Amino acid sequence: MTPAAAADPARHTAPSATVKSLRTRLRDPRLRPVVEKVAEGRRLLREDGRLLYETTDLHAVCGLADLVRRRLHGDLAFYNVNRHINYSNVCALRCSFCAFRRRRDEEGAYEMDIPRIVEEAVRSADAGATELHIVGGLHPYLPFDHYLGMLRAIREAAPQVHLKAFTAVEIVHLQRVSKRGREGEAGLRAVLEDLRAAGLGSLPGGGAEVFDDRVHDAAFKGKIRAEQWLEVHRVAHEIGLNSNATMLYGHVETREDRLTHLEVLRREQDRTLAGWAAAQGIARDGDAVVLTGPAERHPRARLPHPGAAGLDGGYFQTIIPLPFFPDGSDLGHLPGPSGLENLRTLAICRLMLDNVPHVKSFWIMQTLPMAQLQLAAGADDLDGTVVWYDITHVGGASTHQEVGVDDLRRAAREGGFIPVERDTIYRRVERFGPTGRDWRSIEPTAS
Ligand code: V47
Repeated sequence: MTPAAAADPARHTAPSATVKSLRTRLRDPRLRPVVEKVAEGRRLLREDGRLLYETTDLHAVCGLADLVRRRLHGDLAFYNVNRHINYSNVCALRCSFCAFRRRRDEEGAYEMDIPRIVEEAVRSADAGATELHIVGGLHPYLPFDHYLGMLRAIREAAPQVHLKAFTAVEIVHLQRVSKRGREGEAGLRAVLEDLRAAGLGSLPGGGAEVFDDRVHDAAFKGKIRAEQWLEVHRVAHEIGLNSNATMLYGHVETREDRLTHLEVLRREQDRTLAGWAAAQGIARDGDAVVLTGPAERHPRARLPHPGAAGLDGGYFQTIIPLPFFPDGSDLGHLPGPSGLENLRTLAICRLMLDNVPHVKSFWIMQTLPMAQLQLAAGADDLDGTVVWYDITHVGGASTHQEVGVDDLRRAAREGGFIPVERDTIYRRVERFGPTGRDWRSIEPTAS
């Protein structure tokens, strides 16, 4: 074993033993070919996804997802120290699934001004946060310069903190308010470049919802459609920003729609990773880039740009399945997904999205006990300490929703995992100094 392998606990798993035990414990024989495909690192097809949804052998589904997650990340469970800032809930859209949005004159509407946001950023940095996750509604009046000023002010006051900000629909809104709406892709690129110059470090995965026109029109008419969401992320990747992707499920969509959503993301990531995979010597099956690990064989931090020397490229780092919470939304009559559906859907995300390195169980929406369970069903990331979260209030939670690092680490350890603090682009974080508030990111050695 090389010294690097010895130092990396992710290397110490034995997938062949896992495959054997999966084979012998299968209760649904229809899953046999799926087990073989997963064991061989081959891509699953739509009908495999259907079967994973239909089968009553949920243990097998979770076991298969666990195999894939261990092949990529071994026993590691990632978390980060972050803060979410929802700068305003004023939104021009009326998405029926959303309980967060308000009209400007409506009770409960708020806007945080820049000094207030900076104050929160400094408080977060002082508490050791490595990331600010900044999103809000589509504010009808704020000019583009306001957003640039916000990023610059935070950057100046808290220079080390990574700014993961603005979902794709906010970026399209910013393109419009910057008067570059008619410039098409060039305008979009210019907006993203301006935001990056002001301090933007990556894009969060929000607003993807479910890529289907019927669902779009029923639950979030007015929001951008799949093609536009994907275009924003593609251009962000081209200029070197990493991003994430979400899937909001358990409302008016079908399981079939979810599989479509995952296939669309998978196709886009195949395209994004093609140059990198060729340079890495990763064999492709047609256009498919299947990531089977170990850590050296999945993209980490940023990609070397396939075309231009010295430039970075971005990619989808993480899929985040978000269970729908009906409370307070116009779809309040719907039941929302069950615990088993949450477990199964996350496992299926891991299995179908074979080219996205990470699967996040966002504890705020999944709850921490469910997130802990999901670490053994495909998830490798718990998101972070969060503190303030205003988009959903699961089980009547207040906006103050915080867990400590100790809680996240304990949740991982209790499941037999090794907790690892990461930064936004999945570099390991090393803490130092007397209080543990000082930190540095460790660049991966090979990619
Ligand atoms: O885009 C809104 C969803 C998203 C509801 O990128 C709802 O690391 C459930 O995108 N029930 C925002 N979900 C959250 C998000 C996210 C979270 C954590 C990490 C990352 C990341 C991204 O929340 C929205 C929308 O899809 N949402 N309302 C609801 N009632």
